[in-house]
Amino acid sequence: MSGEGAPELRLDASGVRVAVVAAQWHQTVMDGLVGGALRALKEAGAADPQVVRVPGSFELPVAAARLARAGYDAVVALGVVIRGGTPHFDYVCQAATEGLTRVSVETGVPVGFGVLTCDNEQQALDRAGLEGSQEDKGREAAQAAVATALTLRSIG
Ligand code: DLZ
Repeated sequence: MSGEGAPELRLDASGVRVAVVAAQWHQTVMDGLVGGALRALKEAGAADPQVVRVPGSFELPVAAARLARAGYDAVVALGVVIRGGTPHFDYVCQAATEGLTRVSVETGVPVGFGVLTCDNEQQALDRAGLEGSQEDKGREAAQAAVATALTLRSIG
């Protein structure tokens, strides 16, 4: 599974303003990702993260950009794209990945990348942080965003 080697991050996110932007395709998986991210943020002590929804993963970058420019210290972007019989999969994955990378580099606000790109729904469920899942990618994305915000703060 892809999470082998992931760091165990212990974070103090008090005073870190965090926003979560989440797509809506594949609702069960998305419920898991959003739940995992919010649990991780609560554990770390991030006060009241704002959660906003967009229709699909293609729309994540524009909303993440708005949140980054609105004064949040970290943004967590969550979505799931499942390969179908159309080229849509490749276009949506590429747009989300490149778009979110650009948002973080151009705004200086870290964006946690919690977009699952899977061949089928079972692979997504395995990573969704639900009961029975083997991994919790929403949690990992939230921790990565906060950890990077803290690192940037320490750099000054
Ligand atoms: C069109 C589309 C397809 C085929 N599959 C997904 C998906 O698996 N996951 C996802 O988040 N969004 C999907 N979308 C929707 C696009 O992200 C986008 O919302 C539409 O193309 C409208 O801009």
